[in-house]
Amino acid sequence: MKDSGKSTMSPQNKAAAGRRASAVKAGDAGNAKQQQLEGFTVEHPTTLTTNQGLQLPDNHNSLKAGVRGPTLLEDFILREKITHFDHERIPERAVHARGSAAHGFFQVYKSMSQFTCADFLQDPDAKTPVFVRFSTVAGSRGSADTVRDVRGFAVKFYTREGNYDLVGNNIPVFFIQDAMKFPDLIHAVKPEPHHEMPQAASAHDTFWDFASLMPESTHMLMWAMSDRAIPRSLRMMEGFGVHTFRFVNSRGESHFVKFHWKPKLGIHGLAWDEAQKIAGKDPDFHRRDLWEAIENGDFPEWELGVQLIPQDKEHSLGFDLLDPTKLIPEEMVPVQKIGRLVLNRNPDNFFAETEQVAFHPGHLVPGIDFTNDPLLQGRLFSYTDTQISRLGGANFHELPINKGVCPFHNFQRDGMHRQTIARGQVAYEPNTLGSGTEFRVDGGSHGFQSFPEEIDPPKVRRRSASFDDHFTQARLFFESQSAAEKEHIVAAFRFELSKLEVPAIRQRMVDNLAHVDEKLARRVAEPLGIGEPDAKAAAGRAGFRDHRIALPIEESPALSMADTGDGSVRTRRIAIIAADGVDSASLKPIRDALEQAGAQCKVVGPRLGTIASASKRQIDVDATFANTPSVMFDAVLVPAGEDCAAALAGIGDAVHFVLEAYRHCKAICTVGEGVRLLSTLGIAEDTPADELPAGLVVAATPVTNLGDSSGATEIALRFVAAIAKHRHWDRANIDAVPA
Ligand code: HDD
Repeated sequence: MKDSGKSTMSPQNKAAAGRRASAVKAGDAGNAKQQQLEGFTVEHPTTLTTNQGLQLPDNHNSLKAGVRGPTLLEDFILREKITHFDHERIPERAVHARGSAAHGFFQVYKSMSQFTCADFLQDPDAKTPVFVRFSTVAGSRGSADTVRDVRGFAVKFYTREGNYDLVGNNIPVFFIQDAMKFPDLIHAVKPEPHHEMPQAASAHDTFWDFASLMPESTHMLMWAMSDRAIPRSLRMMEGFGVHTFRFVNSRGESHFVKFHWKPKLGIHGLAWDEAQKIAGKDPDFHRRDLWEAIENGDFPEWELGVQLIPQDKEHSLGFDLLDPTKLIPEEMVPVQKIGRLVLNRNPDNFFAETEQVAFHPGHLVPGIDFTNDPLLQGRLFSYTDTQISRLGGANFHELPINKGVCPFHNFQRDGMHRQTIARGQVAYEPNTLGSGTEFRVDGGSHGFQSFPEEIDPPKVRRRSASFDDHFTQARLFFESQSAAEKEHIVAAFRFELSKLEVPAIRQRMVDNLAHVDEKLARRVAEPLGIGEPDAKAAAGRAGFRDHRIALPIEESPALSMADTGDGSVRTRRIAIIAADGVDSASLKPIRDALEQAGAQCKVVGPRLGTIASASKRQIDVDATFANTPSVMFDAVLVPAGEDCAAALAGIGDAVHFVLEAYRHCKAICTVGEGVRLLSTLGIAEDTPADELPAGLVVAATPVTNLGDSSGATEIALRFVAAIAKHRHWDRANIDAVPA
């Protein structure tokens, strides 16, 4: 048939094609995984059929005995449609149910052959396809993104030697030391079993009951109460392999390795009040942010870092490498950046890809191996087991998203939903009837080699005494935070513990905290209606251990989120709040400069459509105060214009918008009369610059002068610098702001 020249692609298929094209533009044309997935992808033709291919006569009406009569059982078309619908759901993940994912690639900077023979870490010209899924831990699939929780950071590398999964979190330590306690931990944090409340929150009695009885959780609790647990964006958080793994080179030499993902955009958090409000205003906040960044071509990027410890230095750190409640301070063993991860393509189908992807810390490649960390050892069992129940059988590796890009072959056969059609008479080994199967019984020197660690101890059901120090690193973390970060940790503990109905649990927890820092514990306890923290009471409890070890450092600046990032404002969202009468001449050059710097400006007004500027120009409004509140933005610009300022000052939502942004410590810039929106804070056009709170830019210049680009550029530069700092957490007295 001759091509009519008209595209028959539906808009959604065009969008997907556009996404693939943009990944190609990003230098990812040869992505083997993408090419493989293409073979499974379907476009939607206009004709509807049954699953057997029978063209449908009508997709609106069932087959009835007369137009007003009962539906006939013989209506196989209706039955097929309803039956399929009835079985659309699969069990959500037992943990990490809520997640968002993207495709991309990993590229090593230089060969790591000195340390590992892993093929994907050898050639700086090779790009290894990846699929990365981020998640929260406690909430259900439909829970809000911005809850206080650990975030999962799971990376599947589709390497030429098989799939390698690095299944980590955005926090480098864990709550427990032994997998035996995992079901207890999760049962404690999940909604309480009698009434299934609260959803996606640790602020309830069972979690803190458990945590307060498990002092080994203290270090991770410090992280979970910090702003790490309420990230601004999935693109702005670190990732960690958590456990100590092992690199092995081609000579069989081993190094212990800790994995880090360092985000190019820095590590940034939300304000707690903001996070809670976003959970209602846009529960998909992180998912949307990731999706939109990739659609816009702002591909998120991380660097892979490793800390390497030679095999014979295993016991040199003072704490046990096998203990997953410990990190290795970067000041003791520096992080070497060895490659980059770029996410450049959104999935085509959430269920087929993000939901069906199956990670497993036991998906290894030659050159990477485990250690005896007892938490990791337990994980090695759990992940395959859970996929069998979640994905309905043992063949989940055949699902397109889970399929390796290298050939695989063995004699595992059959099972639910088997797709591969294996030819031939033989499904066993050794054999002589099959063709080409190597007969091998010697354990072989090929393929994956487990590191031949020598082990000959008695069986014991006990924990090593080298795991007994639960407080030194919790203290190190706290001491390494900025003043504002410390305040946030105190506030988070207070919030969580205040939600408990049983005061004895609050008391037990602050008694434990006294072993981290007396002052911290006292401050947490203050508003909780309980007694003074009592370190001795904690120490007297059964199972409590506090065997401190000396660390060579007292602070580790790398543990703080303060001042991280590349100083750019790329992808930051700026609200320009405006009404009729706005001064467009002074607004335009500032807006242009912000957009030039990579920020995304949206005009928020009292109604959709357009507003008229003072000079009668029409300005498009992107959002309203009602549908897009200040918590959706990183910064606010209030332009000049007498009538505009008067109108905004009379709209409660507009005043609240600015005050709330102020309270959440965001950068705010007012131009000319726009400063009136800050009048309740005592800030006016003539407030001297050195008396302005941090992060505020008040352009008092006569508005007419701003028309000249140098005045506007100067203001824009100051505003950009304020936005680049992310938040001005040390802004004084924000609790007094009525927002
Ligand atoms: Fe786990 C999922 C990370 C300990 C058992 N885990 C899961 C996911 C991440 C982690 C990121 C989601 C993967 C995805 O996106 O599909 N888990 C961790 C980290 C841990 C950890 C960093 C400690 C350092 N996990 C852990 C233990 C056990 C499990 C100790 C059990 C003994 N985890 C599971 C699981 C999940 C899971 C039940 C649920 C869904 C899945 O595996 O595929 O098997």
